[in-house]
Amino acid sequence: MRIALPFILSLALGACGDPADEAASGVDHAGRSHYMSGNAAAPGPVPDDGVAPVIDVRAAWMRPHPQGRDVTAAYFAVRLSEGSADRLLSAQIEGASGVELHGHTMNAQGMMQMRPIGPQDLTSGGPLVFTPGGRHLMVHGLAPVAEGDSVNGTLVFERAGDVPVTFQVRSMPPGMPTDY
Ligand SMILES: [Cu+2]
Repeated sequence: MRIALPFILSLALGACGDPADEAASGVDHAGRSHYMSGNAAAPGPVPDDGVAPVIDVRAAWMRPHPQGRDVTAAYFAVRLSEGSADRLLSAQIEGASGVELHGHTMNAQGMMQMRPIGPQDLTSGGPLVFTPGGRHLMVHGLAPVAEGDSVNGTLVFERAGDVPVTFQVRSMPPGMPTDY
């Protein structure tokens, strides 16, 4: 342990950078090695209501990369247009080396930290929203993108399977659809 612990700490400090928006809001980013509990208690399967879920994706966008960084954040809102329940398991983005579902939690010192979260339930009761200051996709290793670009990806759902999504690269949020 005398050897391993400092090594792990140095990885934690360097593994996962903050995109500018999260840094600006005073969020301290927890590195990937802090991942402990997100998936610890695996939920049961999503109930099958006999209706194949259809996922409606809106307002998918991605921040341009902060200068000199290879990590950025992406956001979207999804809603069930058919069916009553599904679960977002993971996401992929073309060209990225990794994509993590992140959320914010309060640490023991009362600071908000970003860290990986587990699968996210989606019900007919309302949309599942990934938005600045809340849940987001942490996108690693993507070649830098700039305002006006678009990037293709996939949202992976437990029941609906792979759902294609196109993220528009923009600095400002597009605003939530009014019919959500
Ligand atoms: Cu994050």
